[in-house]
Amino acid sequence: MFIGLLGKANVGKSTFFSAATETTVAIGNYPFTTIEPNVGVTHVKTKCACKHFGITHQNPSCLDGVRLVPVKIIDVAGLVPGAHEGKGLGNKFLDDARQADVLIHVVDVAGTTDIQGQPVPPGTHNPLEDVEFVENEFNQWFKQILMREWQKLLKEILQKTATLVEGITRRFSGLGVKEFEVSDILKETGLGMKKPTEWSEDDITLFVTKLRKKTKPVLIAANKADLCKDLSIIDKIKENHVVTCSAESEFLLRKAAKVGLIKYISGDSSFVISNESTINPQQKQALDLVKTVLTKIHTTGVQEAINHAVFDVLKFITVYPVEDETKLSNKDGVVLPDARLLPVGSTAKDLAGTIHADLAKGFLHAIDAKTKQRISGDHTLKDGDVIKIISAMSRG
Ligand SMILES: Nc1nc2c(ncn2[C@@H]2O[C@H](COP(=O)(O)OP(=O)(O)OP(=O)(O)O)[C@@H](O)[C@H]2O)c(=O)[nH]1
Ligand SMILES: [Mg+2]
Repeated sequence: MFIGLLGKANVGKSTFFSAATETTVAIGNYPFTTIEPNVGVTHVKTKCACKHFGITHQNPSCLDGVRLVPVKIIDVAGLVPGAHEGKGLGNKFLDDARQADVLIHVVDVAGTTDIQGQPVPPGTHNPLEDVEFVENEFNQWFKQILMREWQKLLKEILQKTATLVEGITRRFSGLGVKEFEVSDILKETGLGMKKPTEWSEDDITLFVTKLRKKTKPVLIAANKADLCKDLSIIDKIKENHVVTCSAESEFLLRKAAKVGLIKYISGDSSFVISNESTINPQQKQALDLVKTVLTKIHTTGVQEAINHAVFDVLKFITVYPVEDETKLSNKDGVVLPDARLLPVGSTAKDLAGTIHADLAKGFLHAIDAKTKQRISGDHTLKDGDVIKIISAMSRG
């Protein structure tokens, strides 16, 4: 599970990354601050399975029944129009983000940066243009991958050394694209019925656009909302998944919480100052400003965007593997030690495979700790399941 940050140069990707991972990376009000990618760990928040059993347990990943599940996140170089032809840093960002399962497209909705990412007065640039060009660059990148070897692919099909599905999937294997996904798009577009030698330019564009949307779905983080004079611009973004954000506010709140100035849990709509007397006037002013932002946009949106990307866009579920289904623990007695994110539709055997290949290889059956029932390898798991795997082979 990998989240990638995508967007025009200078929109706040690294600020979002810093806030989400609580790490310090280069942030600057000019394009191409980031060149080499930053990789870190953030968390999704979900209801811990301890709630179902009505138990309390000592686990730093469980805060009063709210479970933090780690997710990798990558912050990459920004884009400018024409990146697919080498403008700016070209497609470097895409090469770095290829492992991402889902992308958070950070957009400067306050319009404080022009199309090249140069600072401009707030409201002077139309963010809708950015949404369009970034998506277009992303699609163009997919198209180039296919076009690079199109003639070779046609030859393979003619010589029957590969089918259309195999040939296309191979070109996109570095991006984790699966045969069934290629197959689905061929069916959906009707292009599976058309000879590839007869595909027009438009057919190819349609195919790659659909494949990109399916295999690298995007959520829009409408960032710099704190500077946005008219938030109704966000409603004009024609995407299914949009979250209003102020990465800078989240960055500040997490920093203040870390040093004990405030009590704040990421995703909250308010914070409490721990001790008014220890706060200096600058800190007070900054926190007052954030308070105003929270009144305007409710939460900073960073945690919401991460959760939404994983649970709503990708539709992942959380499953808890245990070694003792009555004590709900591992063999050292740690209760609900592990939480795993799996795609919806994953089976008990899939879960075994995420723990160790040998566990899946020797899979006998599993036990659902909630019902205490025995389940088979092809049993589909549900969100919040607590599962013990019984395997003929131990972990390695
Ligand atoms: N007001 C406000 N400023 C923000 C927000 N997020 C980022 N910024 C500012 O925007 C500028 C760019 O931030 P970065 O995080 O470096 O942007 P980036 O997208 O990583 O930029 P590149 O790496 O150059 O592509 C900095 O001055 C940030 O302080 C936000 O939510 N609100
Ligand atoms: Mg950056």
